[in-house]
Amino acid sequence: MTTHDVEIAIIGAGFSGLGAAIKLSQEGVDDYVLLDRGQDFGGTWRDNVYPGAACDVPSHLYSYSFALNPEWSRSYSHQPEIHRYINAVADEHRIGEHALFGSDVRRAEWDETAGRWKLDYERDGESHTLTARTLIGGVGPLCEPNLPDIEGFGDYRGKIVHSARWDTDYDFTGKRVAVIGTGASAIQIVPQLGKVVGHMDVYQRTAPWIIPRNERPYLSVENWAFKNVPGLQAAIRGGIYSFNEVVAAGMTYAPKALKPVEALSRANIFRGIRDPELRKAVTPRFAVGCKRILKSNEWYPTLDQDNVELVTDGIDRITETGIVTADGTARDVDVIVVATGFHVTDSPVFDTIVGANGESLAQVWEREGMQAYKGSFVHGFPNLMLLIGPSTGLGHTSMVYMIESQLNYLVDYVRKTRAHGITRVDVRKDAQDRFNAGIQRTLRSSVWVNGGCASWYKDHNGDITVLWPGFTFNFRNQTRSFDLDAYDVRTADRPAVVAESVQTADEAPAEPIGTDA
Ligand code: N01
Repeated sequence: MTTHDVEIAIIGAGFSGLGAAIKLSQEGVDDYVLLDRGQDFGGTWRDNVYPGAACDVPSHLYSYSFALNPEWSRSYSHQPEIHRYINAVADEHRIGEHALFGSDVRRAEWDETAGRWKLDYERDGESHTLTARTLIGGVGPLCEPNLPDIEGFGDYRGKIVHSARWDTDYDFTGKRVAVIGTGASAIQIVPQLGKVVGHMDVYQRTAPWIIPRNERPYLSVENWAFKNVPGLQAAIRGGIYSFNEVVAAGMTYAPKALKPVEALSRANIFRGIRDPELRKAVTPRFAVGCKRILKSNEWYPTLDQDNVELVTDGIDRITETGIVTADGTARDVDVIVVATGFHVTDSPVFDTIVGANGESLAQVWEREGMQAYKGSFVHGFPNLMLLIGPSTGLGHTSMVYMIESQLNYLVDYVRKTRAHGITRVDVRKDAQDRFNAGIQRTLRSSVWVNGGCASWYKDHNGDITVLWPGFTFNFRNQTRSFDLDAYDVRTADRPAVVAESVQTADEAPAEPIGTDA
């Protein structure tokens, strides 16, 4: 067992944790470590290796703004290329020197006396301890697979594979396969499996809206231009970003304006499926945008294949050999693929982070709902910054944009705490409450609240606590500077300091709380 102390500990080496590490290095902070239970950078893009895994945000936008990649091979990138990109960026910034891979953080607890976070983690089968002044949580919302709560699940004797824990050695050729789920992961897996399996049953609980996917390989002349024409890539990126913001406006303020998207989806169904009954079965019964809008050209034609059956009767139970639906039909299979998503609002990670009053994030959020100030700081959890925390999720554009907004906030946190000798910050409860009331007000008119669907954007109270409503540039504006006046702060020599007294004279006044409200 080892113990060591650092200024900052980052958990997670995906887009957000790596981005934090790069920004810290650029700020001259060298005393930090990055812990990840995997063996390299990439997070969700390292773990999701199922067949067909790809991003549904165009390549030019789905990258760091400070590390544009003119060599993307396709208009939408696939998992291996994104994984390679993330590792190349890490190498370029020499972040590997700070990484402790294979480290599974079991518990992180704030020690009030020491004014530090104490982390217990396992590495190479041994227990270790680490203390840090600041803890950055970059584990991401899509890291803990959600297994379906179906009777008999544990009884099944065949193979079970979750989309995010794919067994790349398993040969699906000629097998009888069941796929549970029709979300973003399933619609990518099913067309790939459909090419090789003997027979596949696809269990659909809720039909999603799916628009065509405008994916194509880039010509070498285009890659040349991305590299050599100044500003071209940034301009394309800006164009994609702006278009997506229009969609965000529709989702938040005027769901009826999304009718053209619905028409596009209906045309996609019509084009992909010949059988009228099947067309009806795959047509969603909620407003477009209420759940993530998916993109695929292959999903509907695959469902129309002879070796594929769409099963819409609810699953009653799983037996030793297969799945039984509510109408009593039993379908035996060799393998069950569970593409059933992630623990987002109930992640087990929340149990392991314990704040100043001895309560875990899970306990606080169970009582108060999943909330943070600017998606980043939670009252009662001093010096903890969450990346992609509550109310930062998106269904329409690149999460990397939100991450980079939070990285601006992190950089200014580092600058201000250093400049003023601040050792402890805790967001004030009233500031956090006002911020979240603003979010909930903005959400009232949104498709996520009014669209008539159940989604993983909602927490156990039925509140949308995952998503950022409205324009993402509002979030960018609100995270531009670390607004000390929203925090209780302490310095090393003075246990409690009024925030205003450490506010710099040239600092802009605190930005309005909430989103656009
Ligand atoms: O998970 P999901 P996902 N019985 O939660 C069904 C990102 N992502 O892994 O809709 C039967 O969306 C569930 O049914 P229902 C992206 O942000 C991005 O697919 O709840 N079915 C649903 O169909 C995405 O949103 C990309 O009725 C059950 C499915 O399982 C997020 O990851 C690619 C069930 C779960 O869908 C998660 O996507 C992949 C049960 N007991 C993922 N439980 C791209 O960029 C659940 N389901 C392309």
